[in-house]
Amino acid sequence: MKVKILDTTLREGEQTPGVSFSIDAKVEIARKLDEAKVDMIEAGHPAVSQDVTEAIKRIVAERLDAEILAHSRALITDVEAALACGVDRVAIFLGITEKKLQAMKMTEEKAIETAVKSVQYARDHGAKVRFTAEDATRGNYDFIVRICRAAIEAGADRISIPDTVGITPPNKMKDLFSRLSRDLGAELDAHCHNDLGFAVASAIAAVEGGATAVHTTVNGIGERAGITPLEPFAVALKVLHNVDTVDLTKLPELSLLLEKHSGIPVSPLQPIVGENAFSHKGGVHAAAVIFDPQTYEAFPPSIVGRQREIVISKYTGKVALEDRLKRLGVALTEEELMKVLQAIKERPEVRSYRDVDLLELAEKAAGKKLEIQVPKKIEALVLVKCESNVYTTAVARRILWIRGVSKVLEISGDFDIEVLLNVETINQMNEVLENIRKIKGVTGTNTRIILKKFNNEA
Ligand code: HCA
Ligand code: CU
Repeated sequence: MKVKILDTTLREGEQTPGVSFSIDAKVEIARKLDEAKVDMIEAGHPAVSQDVTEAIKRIVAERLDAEILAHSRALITDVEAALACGVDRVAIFLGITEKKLQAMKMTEEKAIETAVKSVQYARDHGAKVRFTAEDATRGNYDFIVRICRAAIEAGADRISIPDTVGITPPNKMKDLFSRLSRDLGAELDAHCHNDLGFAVASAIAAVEGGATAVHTTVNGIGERAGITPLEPFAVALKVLHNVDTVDLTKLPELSLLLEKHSGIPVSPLQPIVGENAFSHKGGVHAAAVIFDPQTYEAFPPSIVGRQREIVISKYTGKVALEDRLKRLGVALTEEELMKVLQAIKERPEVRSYRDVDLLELAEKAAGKKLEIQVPKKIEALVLVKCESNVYTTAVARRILWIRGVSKVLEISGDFDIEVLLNVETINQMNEVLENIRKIKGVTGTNTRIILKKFNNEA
């Protein structure tokens, strides 16, 4: 099975209320999408505005591997605007439901003629064409087949079947795509909106029915509740059907980049890219995962370049605590371990324990300074300054993923973010600092090595 990814973050995604990407941001996103190996990038609808047109032209000039598309109504003027951008493909859409035709004061025959004319015009001017039967899942099946066949005859080599209002459950989607691939014999795209939360499931079902491309956006942004998010879709296709699409390890970076440029934060619960997506908290869960990760993981976090995390909190049981302490080089007796656990459970307000806190609790329980075999750590505070127009939370989260960073705080004052580093060597510290400085939007850092720590906490 071969499935192409068409990413429409720059077109559908910019239709998200509150989102407007700068031209530079669009170019940066397009490059990252290309690096991740998406097959097609829908770069915008030129008729919208001058800056959308400019952005498409800039992206075309990048000469990326991905095919670049412009969206267009079934109007010669729109098609001309798309062609003027130099795109590889024009994606022409026309509403095909009875209501839409009435609103446009078009008969079915007139709609077919309009579609054919614009498809032909784009083809005659050397572009590839996709025809979209907008709102197809609510349209009349026979008419869809008629208009799509006409578009194919006029030169369209892809047909998009959108679930424009996101109401089609997976079983119906699969049936629709099976029928259409039989009746049209063309390359079919699925474009699933998420109004009822079906967007990933329906896109998978569309593929099972015969879709050969799926439209996605990074973080699932788009009109209303958005469309199929690239990250869980690409992973689901790999996990369920062993189909390779994009480079999955690029997904976390892409998500962060979009969080930054869209200003829309990703929920910690978001599959794949959310902060909690690979964290285990419950005592039973943590113990089982330490024994064998598969007990509570559908797939290993490493397939998307992330790491499993076991949260130490009041939910923690003996196994997870012992495991964490062992990794810190601390072996406690059964009784001491229970004391530490007791101390943790007595402070439900602490949401998650850091290694230094645990070591302190362990020393208390043992009643002596522990012979800790972990190498001596260097702790440092790094103050980070960001550009004024960047979304600080996105930068902060990105910093949190750097190895050696133990805590990140957003702060007020001269600097925007404070980072606590926990590393073993000066070299490692420099590496972490370099990684922080590399993050887009970071303008400077100021580092202080911690010499001594005083703690008032119990
Ligand atoms: C739109 C409509 C569209 C088109 C999808 C496509 C939809 O926003 O103009 O061209 O494949 O959801 O129907 O996004
Ligand atoms: Cu859409």
